[in-house]
Amino acid sequence: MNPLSDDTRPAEFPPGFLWGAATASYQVEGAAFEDGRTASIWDTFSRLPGAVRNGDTGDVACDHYHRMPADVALLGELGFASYRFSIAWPRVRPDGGAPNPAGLAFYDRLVDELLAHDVLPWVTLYHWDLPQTLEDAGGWLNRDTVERYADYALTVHDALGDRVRHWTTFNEPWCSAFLGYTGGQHAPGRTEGVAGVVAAHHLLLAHGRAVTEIRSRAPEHQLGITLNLTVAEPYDAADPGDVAAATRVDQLWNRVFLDPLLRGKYDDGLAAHTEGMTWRGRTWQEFVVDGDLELIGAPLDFLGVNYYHGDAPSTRAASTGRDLLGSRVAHPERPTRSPFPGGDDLVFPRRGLPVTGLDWEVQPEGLHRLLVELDRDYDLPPVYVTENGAAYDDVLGVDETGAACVDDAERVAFFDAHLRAVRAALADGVDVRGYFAWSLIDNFEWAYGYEQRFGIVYCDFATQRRIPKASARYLARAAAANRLPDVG
Ligand code: PNW
Repeated sequence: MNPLSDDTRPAEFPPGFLWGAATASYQVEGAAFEDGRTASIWDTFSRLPGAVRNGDTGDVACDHYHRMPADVALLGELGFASYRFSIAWPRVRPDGGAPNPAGLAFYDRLVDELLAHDVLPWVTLYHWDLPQTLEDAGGWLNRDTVERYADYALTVHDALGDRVRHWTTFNEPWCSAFLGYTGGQHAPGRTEGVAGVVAAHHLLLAHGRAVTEIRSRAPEHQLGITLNLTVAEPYDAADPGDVAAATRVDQLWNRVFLDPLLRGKYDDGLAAHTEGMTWRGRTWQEFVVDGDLELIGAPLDFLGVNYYHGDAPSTRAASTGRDLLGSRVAHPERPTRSPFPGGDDLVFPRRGLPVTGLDWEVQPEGLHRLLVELDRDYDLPPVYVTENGAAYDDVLGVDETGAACVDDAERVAFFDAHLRAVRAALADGVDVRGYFAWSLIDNFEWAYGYEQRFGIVYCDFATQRRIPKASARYLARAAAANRLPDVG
């Protein structure tokens, strides 16, 4: 039986289940060079020919930096209990150097505004905007960046820790490490093979350093990390090559982070799948120093899980023609590589499932399975779904009263199906504590620029007008009732 259509389960979510919406600094703030902010790797990368669709940048984005009070008021009106946002490192410590009071003041105001609207601030310390100066010194391949990050994290904690209790060290370090240093699809756009694992180790170490420092200062605070995880199902379960491909993807996507974080060690399978690979003459293991894994394995108060799509790896290119990111990275001017070290043979054939605007397969049952398998395989802290959402081609319309509206029925159906998956995982005993929609508002969708809209609120980028979509109303009803609303 498909557990998602099993309507005998209660429609209610557990008492206290946290409903929220999420954004990230570079994607929404704009004001890229105001009040002392310096360049991040995304300011640089977005200016490289062919790196981002249409040459878009985050220079203006949703102009949230200037429109923050109205945006927070909208969150409050929609009735979300929490807002997940990230801090721009180059605003707070420009060039990775001394603290910048003007940059910190923005987040100080944001937190006060949220609390005034009864919205819980959920802070992500790093959502990909590394100061360019630190990248120039080696970025996440330079162990010294770990110390710079720990200093930065404490600067933010000192400034906001009297009002913020929930801290996420990193958002999706997989993207930073493997899209950034192996595949080249994301900033800094490097294609250096197993360097992705070296970057992953340093990101994990920075996480461990920050958790340990913040924990010693504020033992009552909730500390965690957000990973983008996948359920890698072999394209053809009867094909040994596809089964092996799925195992490899699981190692180089999920377990490279899960095992050190939750078991305090790297799995032998990771070594097996990176055997013989070196970066600048060294294996990734040579970057792991005694004591690192103790820091990385420090206890977590929560694990954030971002889930978007199902994936069915294969190595039979003839059946497919697509890489992991589908059509999204086909920039002729900027050749990219597989984000999986040694993975240029890996393909992700589509299985005939519906797809979103990014050509990502819609597979809500994958979220249920992912949560259940995590719970089965690891000693799991409480879980929050920190991102889930979909890009669709939204059409701006006019309702009966003449007001602008967006009837994003496909996105409503997407949220509804994935919330049913969360409910199924809860019924199976997984301790899921909350759900954040990605995203509060249409924004700068990384390599896709402004072409792809993930918002539950429409952003008219020409006028900066905000128009809540039907999906925002749907989620507002869910949040208000703490249960699945009727659709349609
Ligand atoms: C996440 N992939 O990015 C990020 O956390 C958000 O900032 C982003 O807007 C959202 O998902 C939608 O893309 C991802 O290649 C980027 O699998 C790429 C991948 C996954 C997540």
